[in-house]
Amino acid sequence: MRRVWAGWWLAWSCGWAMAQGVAVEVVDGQGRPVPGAVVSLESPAAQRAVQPMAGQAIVQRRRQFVPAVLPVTRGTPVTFPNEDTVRHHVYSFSPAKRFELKLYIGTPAEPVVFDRAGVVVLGCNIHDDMVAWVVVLDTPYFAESSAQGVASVDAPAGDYRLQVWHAGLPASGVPAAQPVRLDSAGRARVRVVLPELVRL
Ligand SMILES: [Cu+2]
Repeated sequence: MRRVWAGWWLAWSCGWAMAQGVAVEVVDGQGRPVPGAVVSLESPAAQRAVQPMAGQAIVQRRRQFVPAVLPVTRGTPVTFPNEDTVRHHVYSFSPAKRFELKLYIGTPAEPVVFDRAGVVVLGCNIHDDMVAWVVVLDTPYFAESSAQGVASVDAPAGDYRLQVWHAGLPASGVPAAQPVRLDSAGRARVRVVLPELVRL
């Protein structure tokens, strides 16, 4: 994590756009855009603003989890509908949420509530190549990076810890972090380099 930190650099531009928050450009060690990174702004105030999200689901379709990465706020219930005709057996051994949904077809009656912040790795007992990540966040201020590697996070002015997680980072589950200050003048712009990213 320390080495990841050392690879980061910041470019600030106040008043860069109208909206308040931060635009984060995530790139790998070669400067290529990194899609699918979860960028979040953490603070005590952000923690207090957390509300569970509604309507969250990870579908099993053609023996894959869709989406493979689902960022949610702490306390969010997630359903796991199986659209395949084969049965799946969804489980996680991650400390933030251990659970299993034994062999099933259709949608289990009860959603799984992700009540602790952290990265929850999901697998299927039947299909070893099925993998997904529920990224449980202690903040309502987050976004996923686009195909261009850009995540735009809106948040009130204040001091935050900017956290970036990606499934391809080593020891996934330990997000890289750095301090960031948002003022009310506009949107800050930050470039984050992840030199240790492994392309999945
Ligand atoms: Cu399966």
